Amino acid sequence: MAFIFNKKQHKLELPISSRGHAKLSPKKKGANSAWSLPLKLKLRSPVGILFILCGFLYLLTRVFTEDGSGASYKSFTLEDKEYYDYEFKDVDVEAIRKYDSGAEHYLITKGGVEALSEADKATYDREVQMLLDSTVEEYDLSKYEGTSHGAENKEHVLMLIPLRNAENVLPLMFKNLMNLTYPHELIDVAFLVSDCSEGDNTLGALMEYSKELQNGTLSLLLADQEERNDKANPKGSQDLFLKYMKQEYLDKVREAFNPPFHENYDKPFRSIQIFQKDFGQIIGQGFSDRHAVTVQGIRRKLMGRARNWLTANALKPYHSWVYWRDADVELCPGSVIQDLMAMDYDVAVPNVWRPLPDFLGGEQAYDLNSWVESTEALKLAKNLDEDDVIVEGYAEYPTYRVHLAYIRNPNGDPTEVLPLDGVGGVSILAKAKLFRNGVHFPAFTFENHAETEAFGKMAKKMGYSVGGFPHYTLWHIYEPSDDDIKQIAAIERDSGRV
Ligand SMILES: Nc1nc2c(ncn2[C@@H]2O[C@H](COP(=O)(O)OP(=O)(O)OP(=O)(O)O)[C@@H](O)[C@H]2O)c(=O)[nH]1
Ligand SMILES: [Mg+2]
Repeated sequence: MAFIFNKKQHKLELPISSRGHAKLSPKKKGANSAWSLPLKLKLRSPVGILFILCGFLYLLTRVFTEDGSGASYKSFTLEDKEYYDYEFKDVDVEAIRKYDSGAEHYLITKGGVEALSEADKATYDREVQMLLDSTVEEYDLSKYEGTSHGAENKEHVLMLIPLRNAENVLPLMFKNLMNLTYPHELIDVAFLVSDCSEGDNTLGALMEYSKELQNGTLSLLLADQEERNDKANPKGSQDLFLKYMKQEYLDKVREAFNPPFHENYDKPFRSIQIFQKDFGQIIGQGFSDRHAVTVQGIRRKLMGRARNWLTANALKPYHSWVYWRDADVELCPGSVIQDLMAMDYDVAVPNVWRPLPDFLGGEQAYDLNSWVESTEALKLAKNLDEDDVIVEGYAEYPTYRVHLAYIRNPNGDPTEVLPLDGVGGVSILAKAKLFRNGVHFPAFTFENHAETEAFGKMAKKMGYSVGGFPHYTLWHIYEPSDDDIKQIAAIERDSGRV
């Protein structure tokens, strides 16, 4: 056996040309000498000359007709590091570089037959694969369609959380994240922080908590923080309203956020990404500001833009599911992702209620955006402007729809499913293929709806199943309104407590 180096083109030659240019290194692509050989060959015959002439004329017309500017493509240089700095798997830059520098390698056996030893063949195959991996990522998307048993099938979930002026709910949100029992190593989390007020520290706090979470130390930090807060604010001064909440609810909260936790509570997530981008939201984030009927359409469309932007930037081919979650959820079963997957729908939402002080009824249906379409609402839509957005729960829009929220029975079967048309955004589990196929959160009026409700309608219109669990409940935080605070103060005064 002998190793020789040869310049002749050969079937055993590795698929990297050595003629002074590197396919792998774009910095050399501009100085391509591969033209020289075909030119010499072709110029020997009139057909060759004609061929070259036609090519030249074609190039000229392209340059002068494409955008009228006549500007030609400008090449630029990427440093090696930048070029390889993406998610290409298994690339050993040094191994690839040896082909860049021009070596060709042939192996001849004793009998003059070209062959590779087992070891050489393995190296050859691995390096060829590496070359492909440096420019091509291959996914069989049929493997990422999402099944009802995602955890057992090791399906990756992209968890998306929009945030605005949300610093004070972050500890609660992170505790709910850690409470999730879907394998953390299969969850990529992506936050979008937008349009926060001046002085708000959502982004800074989010970074700090995320680092601690990925370090496995967040639960310690939060416990410490709570202890310090309790000392600084003795009970009763800040959270007066808690005295008026149902004891049963408060017990559930205590149970959810105190040990024993599930065994992987502190386990880091597969990844956490934080995006910051403003969308020009000017409507206040206070309870009364964001609920005025006149602002709903504008607010919802901007949220639609924000959600679409986040999906486009965070979704990877290997994700089978996308789970949207609001930060201001207080109580949520840790198994929510598996439970929603088990519904076996393309889009699945739970019911969302909120607790209230006793004097206001103790609890209330909260998210009215999950509903079944009605003939009355369709008639109403016909009389509206094309651009009008119907919002639920306002006297201005009597839709008479069946709302998921209102058919809840606290003792009902939590696995019972109601097919829906519109969905609310507090907690949406959707198969990732919907987004790949173009379903999104309309930032314009779609069938007189916008954002999540229009998302539900669009998904259904594109042939996907949309469903909700009427008896499976997530609890939104209670934020006392100005009126509630006044009422609490009056009760306290009357009872002589203050
Ligand atoms: N990125 C981004 N996040 C937002 C914006 N507005 C609200 N959020 C976040 O989106 C989630 C839902 O916000 P909410 O203000 O509760 O809005 P909502 O759920 O539509 O309204 P409610 O039903 O009143 O709770 C929370 O996690 C907010 O922090 C925004 O303009 N941009
Ligand atoms: Mg909310």
